[in-house]
Amino acid sequence: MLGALCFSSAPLAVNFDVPFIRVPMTALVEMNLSNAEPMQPDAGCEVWLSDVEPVAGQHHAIRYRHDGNTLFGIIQLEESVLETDPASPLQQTTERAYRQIFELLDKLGYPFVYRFWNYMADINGYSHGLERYRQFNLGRQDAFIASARDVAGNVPAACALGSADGPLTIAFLAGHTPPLAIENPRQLSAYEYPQNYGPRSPTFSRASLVRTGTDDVLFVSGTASIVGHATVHPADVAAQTRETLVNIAAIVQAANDQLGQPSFTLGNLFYRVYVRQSRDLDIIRNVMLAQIGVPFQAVFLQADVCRQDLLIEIEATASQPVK
Ligand code: 3EB
Repeated sequence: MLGALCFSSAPLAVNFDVPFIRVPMTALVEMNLSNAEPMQPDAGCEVWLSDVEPVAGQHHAIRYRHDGNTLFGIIQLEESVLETDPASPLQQTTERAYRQIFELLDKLGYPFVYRFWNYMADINGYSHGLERYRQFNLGRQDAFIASARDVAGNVPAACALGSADGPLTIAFLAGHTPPLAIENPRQLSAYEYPQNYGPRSPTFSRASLVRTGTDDVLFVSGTASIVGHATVHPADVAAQTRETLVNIAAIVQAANDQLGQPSFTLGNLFYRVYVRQSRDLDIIRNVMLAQIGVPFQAVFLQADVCRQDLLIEIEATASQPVK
């Protein structure tokens, strides 16, 4: 095992020495019709495996494992400040975390990040004159620049979500294969968002496509009801879900165009659905069933999304063997 991301509202008793994070989010499950009680939400984990025994290590606050091809790492930092730095605690902590990550990847020689997962408390909260997600974007972009990484074009896939509490939590997957950064023709690239969404644009691509030689792996970033740069269908969760799936379909199309074959479909992705209001679960599930058209694989979590008017964000991952 390279590592894991686990989503659970309760602490986990883990007795294995693997880099893993617990993201404090509640899994949303179907009502058990026989007794009308919600089933006990289990912790759901995304587990990354290797064919060979990985090597474990620690770099500052990062715990990681790597196998010569792929590195999975995690970092969790309580928000804290250096008194000499006027930036907010979240901004400083984000920059610190990302600098450590890039330092590790430079040191071990894993130059390409395939995917970042970002989780923070109170993502829509406001302090230091700025929404906390925008503070995060400042710290992230400063670290990319300080580490001589591109902040536009060739940037990794990512998601950024709010949890009820907990430290800044980041997981990442990196490797030796240069990924293809995929954009969505229906959306302005996030790294080109105008200033009214914050002083610094978010640093992520709409998807990354990793061609290992034996497999094509697609990481679809967190995707929302955004067309151009604007939120569409505020307060309408069904319409936001439909628009989000149209966006994911466009990203899948762009990835297939790169591959020159229709490898990926809405039906062969693994979805993680972040739902702002748990009462919307059934509406979302029904829209997904109608639009994907075949039984689909999805995990639903209660989370805050990084714009107040967004009710849903969906990310997806899939791997297809090369034919
Ligand atoms: C969006 O399209 C929705 O800041 O890393 C999605 C995926 C979103 C990743 C990030 C933010 C991020 O802008 C929000």
